[in-house]
Amino acid sequence: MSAQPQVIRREDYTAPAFLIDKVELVFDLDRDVTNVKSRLFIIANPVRGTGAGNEVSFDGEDMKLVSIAIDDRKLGVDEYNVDKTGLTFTAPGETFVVDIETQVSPVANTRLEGLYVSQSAFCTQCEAEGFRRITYFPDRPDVMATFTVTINADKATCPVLLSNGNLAKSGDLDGNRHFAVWEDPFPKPSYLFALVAGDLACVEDRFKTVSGRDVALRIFVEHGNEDRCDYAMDSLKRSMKWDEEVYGLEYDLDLFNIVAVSDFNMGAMENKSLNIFNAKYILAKPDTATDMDYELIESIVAHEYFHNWSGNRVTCRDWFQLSLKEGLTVFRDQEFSADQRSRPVQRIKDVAQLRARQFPEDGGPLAHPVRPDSYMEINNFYTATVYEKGAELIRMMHTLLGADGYRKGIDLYFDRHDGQAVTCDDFAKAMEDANDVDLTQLKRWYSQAGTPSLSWKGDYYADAKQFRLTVSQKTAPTPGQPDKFALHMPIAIGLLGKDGKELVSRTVQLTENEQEFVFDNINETPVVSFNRGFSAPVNIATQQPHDELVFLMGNDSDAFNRWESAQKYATALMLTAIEEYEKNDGDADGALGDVTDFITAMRATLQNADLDKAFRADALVLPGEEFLSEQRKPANPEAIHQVRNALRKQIGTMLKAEFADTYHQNASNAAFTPDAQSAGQRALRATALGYLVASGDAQFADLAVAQYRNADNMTDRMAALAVLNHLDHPGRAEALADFEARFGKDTVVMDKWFGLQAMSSRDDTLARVKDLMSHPSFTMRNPNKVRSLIGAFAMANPRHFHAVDGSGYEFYTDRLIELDDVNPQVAARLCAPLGKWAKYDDERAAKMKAALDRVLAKPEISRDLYEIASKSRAA
Ligand code: B3K
Ligand code: ZN
Repeated sequence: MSAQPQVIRREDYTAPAFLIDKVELVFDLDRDVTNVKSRLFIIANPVRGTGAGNEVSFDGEDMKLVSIAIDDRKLGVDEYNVDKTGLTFTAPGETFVVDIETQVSPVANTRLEGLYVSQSAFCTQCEAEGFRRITYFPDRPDVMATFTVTINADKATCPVLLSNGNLAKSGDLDGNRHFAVWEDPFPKPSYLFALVAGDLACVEDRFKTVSGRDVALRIFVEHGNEDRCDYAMDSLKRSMKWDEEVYGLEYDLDLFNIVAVSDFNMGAMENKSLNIFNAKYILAKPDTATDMDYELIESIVAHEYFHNWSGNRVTCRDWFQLSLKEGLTVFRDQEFSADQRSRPVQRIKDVAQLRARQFPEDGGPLAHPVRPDSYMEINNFYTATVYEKGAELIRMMHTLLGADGYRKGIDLYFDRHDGQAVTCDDFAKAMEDANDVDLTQLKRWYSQAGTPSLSWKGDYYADAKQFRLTVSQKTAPTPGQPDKFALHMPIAIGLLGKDGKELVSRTVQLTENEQEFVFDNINETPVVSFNRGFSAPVNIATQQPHDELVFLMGNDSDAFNRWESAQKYATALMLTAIEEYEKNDGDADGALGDVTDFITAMRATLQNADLDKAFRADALVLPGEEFLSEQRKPANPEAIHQVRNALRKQIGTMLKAEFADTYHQNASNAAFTPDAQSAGQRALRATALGYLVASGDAQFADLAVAQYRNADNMTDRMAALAVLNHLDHPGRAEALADFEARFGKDTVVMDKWFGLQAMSSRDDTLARVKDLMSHPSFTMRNPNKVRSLIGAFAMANPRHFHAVDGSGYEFYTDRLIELDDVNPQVAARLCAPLGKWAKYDDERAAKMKAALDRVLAKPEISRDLYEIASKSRAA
């Protein structure tokens, strides 16, 4: 990058000057030089009134222009302009045909955007702006065209040739090559184009849609992985059925393809009828995938499938509207998982995720609204805010309108906008029109960044038998938004009597900065269960007394708030102890004091057979170190680590007998099945093992070694390894060596092995991570490897990343700089942890700022990394 990247603003949106009716692409695939011919049928945009003499402007990057012709006449070099960002020429009229020939190099494409090579296969990634790395094109989502794609390739290395839509024709060519022609009847933006070619195995199944369409379902994987596709296939069929039942949305083609590739920048991509996945979110069998992997596969397969309507049939007008498809689709996949598994457990997981990823983003230098106002590089805005907070916004609409009202709004949205590229406002308008409501204030969630903080106070008036609840909201300033408005949010409230009976369950609408809600006919001072089910995505500043939290842990009919009360209690205990630890020179046990009451409440949860096991496992997990860091300023990673471990040790010691019972009672001889109930049982047993080992009693480390050795599935194996990982026990080295010997050739499984070592709290972790960089399975060119070794070190090992001597920052900064030349998108994503400097003490903050300065001083820094590093440095 030479100059400062340009800032793109939402308010500058203008409709495209020219539209494209039809695109015909011909690929002559070759690893080194692929030739791409593109024939575009162009029409002036009536909205813009363009025509002859107007400039036509196409995006294009990193490729060679071979030729351009208009209406079959080749243009001379003085008839067009081409530079690093695109191609311009003058329109001859209102409709015309353009032929463009370009050359790209798939093998040299390490950014994994556009056309690239993964293992031996060719594949593409075009969202958000990868298509412009294949050919010159108006690469924006509001230009929708039908695509016909011809692929020519070597028959031996690429027997499989895939693109979007239906296969129209295929056959042999000279020189041991062959071809396939794919036609997609649905107009789509360029970001949904996809091509795959390679020697892949195929697993096939079928689905009959509600109206009787027989759809062929195919999953393509590397040879040898055919036995790992069952769960993804099953998830796909369940998603298709769920979308018909819950949203009335049916699949619209006769074929649905999924391809799993090893090198992929993110989780997966919803290209029309040709989803491309990061292999780790497809491949699973009991001895290679954990319960968590199964869960993620289910939700990501569903997410990408659901995009066929929320994203593809109705797409985004411009990239500022990204949450239109992503927030909605995340909400859809969360609800799907809730229906397939346990609703409260799913909500707990979704909220924990929101708190771990989105709240810190909203409270830091990269805070932005769900619908951002500006960006330098759109790939930097595939964020937890756009996705997860966007999903919370849709969830609030669902709460406000009720299931039926929401469905009416959804039906109107898809009816009204099928085949269009629209905005978040269009979505909200459909919800409003279908329900005759005004969502003006709720829509502020689209435009206002920052997590609101709520306080509440309850007063009981015995004479009037009235309970009055005063609630106030406040949102702290975020970059570019010093003043905040009051937001509209639904708050689900429960009032409980002394005997645990529910007196009231009601959802109130908070719309003011401060508001009073009155509950009549209340005969006693109630205990308040506030924001049940996390009905609004906010922080709660009000601290409830510990005895009320214990009461709620045991009595709340809202399972989410039972969990939440345990989290609040644990957080309060640990925060007080952390402060104490900093004063008492590092005596963590002394800092904790007497925690018997808390542990007694934990025992009750552990032993409450009415609660499902997955829920109990979640409720027994203490808030993580990253979460605690967010609550402290300055955050002291060492104090947080020591106090949390000390509490774990005390819980493990006091509840040793109970955990030992739990461990043994939940052993299973049955063959592994990935269903939610069996997974819950394994999770509870793993939690017990974790606490037993945390007690420090050596026999339990031996138990973990035994579990590792005897495991017949990856979940139990990883659970054992995860606890051994932090220990100085010979079993650790033995297990890690065994794991490597077993799975060394399996790239997806080896990511776990790298990740574990990067997350170890042992003193030798940084040295080990440095060594692992030269492990034969590690490469900076594979995003999964980079994320599991380097990303995990920064994001899941606060103690070592924030080592006070700066060694963690230094190592990390070197990697970011190195990675930026290989894959800017991944480098930019990994930069965020350095941006949290304002949360730390002066010494660490200075070192983190220096690290960002070093990143910013990199010659030829990418636009991606520049945007994140400069915003992180400035705030
Ligand atoms: N839409 C893709 C994400 C594309 C990311 C581009 N940097 C996957 C998804 O959200 O389903
Ligand atoms: Zn998505």
